[in-house]
Amino acid sequence: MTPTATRAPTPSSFRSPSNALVFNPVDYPILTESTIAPYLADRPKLAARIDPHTVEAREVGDGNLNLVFVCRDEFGSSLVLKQSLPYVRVDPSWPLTADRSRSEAIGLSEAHAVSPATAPMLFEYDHGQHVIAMEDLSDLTVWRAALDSGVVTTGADEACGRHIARLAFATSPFGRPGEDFRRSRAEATNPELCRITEDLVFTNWLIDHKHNAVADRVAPVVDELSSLSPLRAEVGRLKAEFMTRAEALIHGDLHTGSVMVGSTPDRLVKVIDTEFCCYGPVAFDVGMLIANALFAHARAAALDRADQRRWLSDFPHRFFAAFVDEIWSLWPSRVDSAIDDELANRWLSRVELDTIGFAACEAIRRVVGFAKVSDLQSLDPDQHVAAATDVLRTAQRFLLEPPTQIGASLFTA
Ligand code: SR1
Ligand code: MG
Repeated sequence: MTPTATRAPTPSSFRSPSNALVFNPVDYPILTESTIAPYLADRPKLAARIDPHTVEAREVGDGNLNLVFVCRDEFGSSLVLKQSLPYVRVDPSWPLTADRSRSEAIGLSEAHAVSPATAPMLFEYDHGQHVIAMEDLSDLTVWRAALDSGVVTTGADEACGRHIARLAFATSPFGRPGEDFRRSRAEATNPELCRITEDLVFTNWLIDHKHNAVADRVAPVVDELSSLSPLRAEVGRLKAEFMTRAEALIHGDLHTGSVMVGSTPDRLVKVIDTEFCCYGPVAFDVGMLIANALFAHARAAALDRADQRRWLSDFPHRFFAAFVDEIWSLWPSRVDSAIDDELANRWLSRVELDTIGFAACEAIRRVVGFAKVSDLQSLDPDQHVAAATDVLRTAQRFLLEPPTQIGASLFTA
């Protein structure tokens, strides 16, 4: 055992789908604030960036899954270490592959290669202890928190649209020759995390699941929409799209908690938390972010924040227009001359349509299922009912009468 192994968490056990008791061992050292210094001292690449003798570490993880340490030395250098636990941080009885840090490393490095201004720099990936070391972003704010507080984050939506487009273009057959595309797609396989998305975004809120919980006054809306056969059929179609349309590397969990925002041009947006990345439909990333703008919009309406609400109303249009514009600006550099302009037009139309459906699934699952959002949860009860109902009715409309374009006023019928 290495000197960093000062504390081993209790192994967890769980019931498999066949009800067998499965032992989930913790077979690598879990970092603590006091083991960060010896960990860094053992890793020459990191010790060259930060002084292990004077480093101080603070665990700041507030997500569902991982440990996150901000590390600073007395000379002003800093970095972040993020370690995957072999279970869900907020529910240790839920085992989860720690290999997700490998996916996170793939997602960060692919994004940084094509969009360095909007992706943090990966310094090192430690396969043995499931740790990634990356650029410190503590001068930025989590986008969801900024939106919750009423801020208008000018330019952040467009920067995200361009980020998604660059990653999609570069990792698809538009930007990557066939053999490379197939190899990267195989290397990026991420079945366990994709399974979470398939369950949480497309399945659990439609069934009687232990993680479902809604306010009493919202429950009738959920019961009504989840009993509509055409809606269920459309969700099934979208789930199959997510599982089979492996067209480019997508972030896979691009909500406003996966984006940090700042105020200088080179640090306006940084897209983080890429552990759910996989080859999938590009519309999934676009739709997930639009759903999260919908939560912020419903919150701004409930709190009567007129300026922010106006800005959020036009978010989908600005964001999608930036995505489309970036795809067209990259299009002349496509690597396959057999792919002509007509394909770009057809591809963009399909992305636009499926975006609406994916946005709806993300919207409903965040009201009903496991991973709820502060935009809605931190409202007072009456405001919550109004905002959650607005989100659910908008999602219902998206699934049953989808607008054909992501224009202005997408959020209002
Ligand atoms: C068990 S993970 C629950 C959710 O948190 C992540 O951020 C993803 O959104 C996932 O669906
Ligand atoms: Mg995350």
